[in-house]
Amino acid sequence: MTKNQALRAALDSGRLFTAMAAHNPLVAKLAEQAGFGGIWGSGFELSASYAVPDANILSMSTHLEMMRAIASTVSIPLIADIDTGFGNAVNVHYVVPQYEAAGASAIVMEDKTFPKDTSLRTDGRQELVRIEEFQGKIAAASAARADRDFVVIARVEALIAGLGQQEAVRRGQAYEEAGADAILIHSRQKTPDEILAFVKSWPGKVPLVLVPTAYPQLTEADIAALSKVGIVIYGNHAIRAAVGAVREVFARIRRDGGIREVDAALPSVKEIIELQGDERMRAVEARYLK
Ligand code: SPV
Ligand code: MG
Repeated sequence: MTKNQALRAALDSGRLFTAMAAHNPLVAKLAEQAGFGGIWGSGFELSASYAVPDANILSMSTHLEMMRAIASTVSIPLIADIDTGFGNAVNVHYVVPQYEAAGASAIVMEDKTFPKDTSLRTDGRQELVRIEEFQGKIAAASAARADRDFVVIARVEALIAGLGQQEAVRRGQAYEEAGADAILIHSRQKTPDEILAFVKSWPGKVPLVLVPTAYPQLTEADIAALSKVGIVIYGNHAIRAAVGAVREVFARIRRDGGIREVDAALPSVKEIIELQGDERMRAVEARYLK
């Protein structure tokens, strides 16, 4: 089974698929080892790893090359975050085959204007494109894929933009009609009420995708019980974990005046060498180095 087929089968199964954010292949490998179903190729995480805002500051090629590196490292499906599709429907028609060729099994495209602003920022610029325009972008994405199992996910930002439930449902339905395989509905409310109300009133046939960053109280068991959600995406837990751990270790080394105390608390160099794929290189060496 290909990665695309695996993701498609997971969506069809009705069971909840979990995707963890990654901003590089090492983190993606850790997510795979931890047992997540797939990788979320997060624009927020990659932007943060370059220390720039998640607002289309990074180029498409920077994101695309990272997706290629991640996809070539893990054997679980990669869901690529292509923000607004890097332009209009014409751009999308050219962009999607590149992500497919890079090894992604899905794209998520959001209905905001280009350049976007990150959804979770308080008072961010959250302007949406016309529904018809975004339908054209979804149709372009679906038509441009080579493999029918490649998944096109349309992301509704109406709740993020403060436009209300009715507009969010209207957009979700319009995007399903345009050919989206799933609808990502995003909210930055600190409780799940807004999302739960949307899920309850969702009349569509395609599954929903949730990113519960702002309302972490909602567990996988809670989400699975809703029965309309196909994928849960953990949007930024790799970069936040990294920032917390790195900060703590750096502070400790400054405090201790050296690395002696902190050393035992860190993963060993041997572990890192293993994560680098040392075993494979040793096998290649043994076979071919003459
Ligand atoms: C991302 O991780 O890049 C996302 C999710 O798009 S969010 O940051 O919540 O918008
Ligand atoms: Mg994003």
